[in-house]
Amino acid sequence: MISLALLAATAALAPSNDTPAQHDARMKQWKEARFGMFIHWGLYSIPAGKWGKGTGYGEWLREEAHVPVTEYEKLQSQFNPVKFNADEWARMAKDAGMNYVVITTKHHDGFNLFPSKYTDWSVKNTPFHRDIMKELSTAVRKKGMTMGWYHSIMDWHHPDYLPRRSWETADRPADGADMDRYVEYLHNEVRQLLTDYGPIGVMWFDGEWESTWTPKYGKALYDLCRSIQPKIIVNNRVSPGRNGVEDATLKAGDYGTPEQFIPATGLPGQDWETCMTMNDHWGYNAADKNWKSSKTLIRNLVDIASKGGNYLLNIGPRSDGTFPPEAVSRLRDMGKWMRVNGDSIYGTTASSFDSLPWGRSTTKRLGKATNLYLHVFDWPSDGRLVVPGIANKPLTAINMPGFDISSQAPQVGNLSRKGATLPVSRVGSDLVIKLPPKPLDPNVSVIELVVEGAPVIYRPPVITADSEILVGSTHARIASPSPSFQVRYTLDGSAPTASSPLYRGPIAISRSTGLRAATFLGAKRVSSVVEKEFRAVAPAPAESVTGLEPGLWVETFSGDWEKLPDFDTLTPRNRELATGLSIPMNGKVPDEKVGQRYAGYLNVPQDGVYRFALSSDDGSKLLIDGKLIVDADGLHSDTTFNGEAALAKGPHKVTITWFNGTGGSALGLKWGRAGSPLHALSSGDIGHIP
Ligand code: FHN
Repeated sequence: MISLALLAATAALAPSNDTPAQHDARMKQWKEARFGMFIHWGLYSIPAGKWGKGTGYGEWLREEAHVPVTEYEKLQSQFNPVKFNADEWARMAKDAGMNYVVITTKHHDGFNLFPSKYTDWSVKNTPFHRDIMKELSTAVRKKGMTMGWYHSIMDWHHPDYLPRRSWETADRPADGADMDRYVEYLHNEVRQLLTDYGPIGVMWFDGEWESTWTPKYGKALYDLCRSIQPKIIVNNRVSPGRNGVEDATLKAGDYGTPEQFIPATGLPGQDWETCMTMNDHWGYNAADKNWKSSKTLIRNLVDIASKGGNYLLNIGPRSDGTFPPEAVSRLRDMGKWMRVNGDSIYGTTASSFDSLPWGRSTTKRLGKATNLYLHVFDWPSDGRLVVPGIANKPLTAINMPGFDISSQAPQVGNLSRKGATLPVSRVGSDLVIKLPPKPLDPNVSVIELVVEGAPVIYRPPVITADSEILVGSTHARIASPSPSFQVRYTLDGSAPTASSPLYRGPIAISRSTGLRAATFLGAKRVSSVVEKEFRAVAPAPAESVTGLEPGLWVETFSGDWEKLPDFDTLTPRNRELATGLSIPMNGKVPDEKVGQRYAGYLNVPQDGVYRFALSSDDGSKLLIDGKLIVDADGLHSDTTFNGEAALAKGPHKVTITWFNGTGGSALGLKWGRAGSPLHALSSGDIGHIP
């Protein structure tokens, strides 16, 4: 009999023990910096992407070209970047408007770009005997910027790191490898990097996704960094838990790291930084000519800042120590723009608007006023810049930093801030700015709109509900965007008017209904109309079974899957009773390459809509009465997926299927009536036919 135990999902590393105020103080300078340089440089820069017949490689060369370690090690004697000039690198970063630099001290190939005290696999044993990190950190600080280290957890060279690459187990057997001993080596190198090179602002870990790296290792590494340099900030890749590179949510460390993309609406409630290449490679690839334009890079920076994030833009230096000329020209263009418009990026917070049809915006409080920086991508042909749905009174006039409107010709360079005044008028709930006929900057024109007080934006209200399907009745709630505004609504599908009911509290809905709502200022509607459709449904009928006994039948299968198999086609290795979803099975440490199918009945206490939260590592599914309610299939870390069903009182057939590939495992199900707290599945909730 499997004991009832719901494994609390292996909590990924929580952020530090700082109080929110301490955390914010530690993040402040980095957040205000907004813009940094990423540098991927190492032995892989020597072949510059070319190996054998291939020309598309970068820093993953050894893995992608299956280069035997002895072959790859020959590159060490070729590393001699005679043109490396740290002051030149720092000058280009600073002149581009960047405020911090993060460089690969060690990438996945395990080669140390600093004179490691713990291995000969380092720059110390190359013809280039200088301490690159010492020179660069000194130059970076001399320019008033912050130094940061990228350091890979995954290591394709160290004999103790596991797992080996699948293609090299023959010539690099894992016999005797000891991951704990590797972690000690990793800690020693991080300690050296955080002890010997002065104040370091950022530890940028990477390569945390392999099954041998655990949240426990991650927490110890995070704590090590903070113990040596308490003010340092550490990215989320210090600990496992990301669901692939698209997952930038903050499950560990101090900030999220979306890679090669800009989150559509930012990552509200957490700090984050988008890292991105200028072409398609992190490490230098001579054949890669797919360079993003300077305009695209500037607009990316603006877009990211408008969502409250940082931009870490990558350079892949050449093996001689120089930056590719295409990168140099883009850095120069960005610097020109930043010299004039940097105030609209540095020290700003996210846009006060949900979206702007013509561009982006950033925000900066100025005492009792607020500076709204309007970044115009698409210059209005009618000369009217509409700032939508804002209640504030515009103060002073509109100031365009660095441009002398009288010249009508945009000037860049070392212009003083000769801002010009533009007419601004209120048109209903909008402010309209009269613009000159031509854009002021070919990349992004910036206009400063200074308004009285904190921004008050006529956002539409937000409708929430226990559920959008209803059995009997449900409740809808409507949140106003500001206490200064009222919300009016209708239930007949029409747009609310000044005579529509005022929202005063939850609305009971007992039939299929179209709820519409909008924000009002007095009698005037000042926002768009939002809507939510509610559908009355009949609950699925219960099964007419009797004599149920507590527990579920659970079959366990062996197999190596990337998604759930059809268990009907397989023979279980055993079948037993479980009083709940239970990992580890039989109290044992969960196997890997295993699957389970739980089957029985769910006891539904009363007619209603029920919500289900199924958590698993790896994939799982929940079916009720044979209908798929939650699909959590696939390879992933412990993640929760949700679903709902309208069920009549009584027993309903329930099936939960689950599998685990390798690494961590978890399985849990919470459920409850829509609008009530969910509770973990318990033995009283389930039954089986003996
Ligand atoms: O595998 C690395 C890759 O080489 C590069 O360093 C990027 C940069 O963030 N990080 C990993 C891929 O997500």
